[in-house]
Amino acid sequence: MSPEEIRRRAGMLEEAARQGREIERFTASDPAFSMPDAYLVQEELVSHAVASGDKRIGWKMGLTSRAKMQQMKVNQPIYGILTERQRLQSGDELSLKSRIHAKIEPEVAFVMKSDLSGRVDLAAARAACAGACAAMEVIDSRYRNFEFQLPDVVADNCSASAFVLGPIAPLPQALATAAMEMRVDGSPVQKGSAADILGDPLLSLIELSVMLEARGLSLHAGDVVLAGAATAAVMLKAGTRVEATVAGLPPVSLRVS
Ligand code: OOG
Ligand code: MG
Repeated sequence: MSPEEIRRRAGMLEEAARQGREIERFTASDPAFSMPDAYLVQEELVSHAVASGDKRIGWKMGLTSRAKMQQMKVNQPIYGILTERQRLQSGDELSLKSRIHAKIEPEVAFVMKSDLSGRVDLAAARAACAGACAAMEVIDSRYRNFEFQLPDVVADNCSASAFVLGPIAPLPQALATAAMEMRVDGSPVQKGSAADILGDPLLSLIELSVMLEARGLSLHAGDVVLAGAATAAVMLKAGTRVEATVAGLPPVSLRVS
């Protein structure tokens, strides 16, 4: 795909996000749109944000749970890029203004203590983390009806819209099987386990490291990594308060306006 076409597609996604308007998925008119091209569009999209003053701060894994794969009807983990403007503080207000059809999902996040590259074992992955936290991700696909194929969603930075991290704490010994729950106004709406994230959120971190290496990239000290949702995502409603818990870690919350 030509550099002009990569730029054109990134521009369409950027404009859709800015106007809060959905667009047709690329694979509808171009079935040949490939994963390598999609990651180039993603890079281009984020480089536009950086040129306008945003900053890259880490990575997000997507479609790491069976629940998410079934919900989105796609079947392979993918990654996207986290930036400073996507980040909210726990307890903050999330505005739905200018979002299209935002959903929220419970996640586990890591903050890297050291660089990480390629396939490593669980002990090395754990040792490379400064800490972990309960997190929630707000996803808002720029495509009509939140429907896409893998290259579409990769180009759209994996539907990234916003994320919130709870307080960072040492990794619990039993993180791999930690119970997870998301509540809206105090009522549970999703229940799962960290094991729903590729069997162990640290395995998701390793998978990210492997996928990045394949593209000549790696994880760096200080990077934030969202390991992926443990459950299906839930539609956001203004006026509610959403909270997520991961056993062994402090909770995280958002108010929706
Ligand atoms: C794609 C992003 C998936 C996750 O945690 O699985 C994702 C989507 O569902 O729109 O962020
Ligand atoms: Mg996610």
